[in-house]
Amino acid sequence: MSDSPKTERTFIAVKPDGVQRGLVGDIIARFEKRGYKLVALKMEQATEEHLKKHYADLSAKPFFAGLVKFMSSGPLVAMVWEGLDVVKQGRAMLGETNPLNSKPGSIRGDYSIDMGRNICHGSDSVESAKKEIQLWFKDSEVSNYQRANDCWVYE
Ligand code: IDP
Ligand code: MG
Repeated sequence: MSDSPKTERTFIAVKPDGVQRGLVGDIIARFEKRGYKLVALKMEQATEEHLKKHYADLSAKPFFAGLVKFMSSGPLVAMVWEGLDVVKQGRAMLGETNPLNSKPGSIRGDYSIDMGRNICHGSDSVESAKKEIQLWFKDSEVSNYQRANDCWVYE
């Protein structure tokens, strides 16, 4: 993979509540329609141990134990999306952490009410995206491919 800005990558997950509520297709479609490129995807029921690593920065928070338990309570869909500014745009497409502050039109703003059931995860910086992609995917699970319509997405 080159270091071109168009190959920035982010880790996006449909959390167990999003899977249960049948929102996987919608969330994938939003990223596809925006023009981003899907380079990795799998369904997985993650262990508490794995999620403690994923959310290590939040380990001192009072909601940490509940968060890890909820996130391991059912299968989630883990993805890597690629494209220009995908980390920042991905966060904008998700909405705010608290659905109350999420604008209609965003994923959380359209489909969620409660902070602890806010449907989706997205990396908050290019650095954390790199760490999260490494944590969730082996190199061999991430595809490098040319997309035929790139010239219709990028100038
Ligand atoms: P983010 O998912 O928008 O990046 P983080 O602060 O990284 O938000 O928190 C991770 C997840 O932990 C949130 O998506 C949310 O589900 C949950 N969470 C964050 N703050 C709270 C809280 O104050 N109460 C309950 N759950 C929370
Ligand atoms: Mg976060």
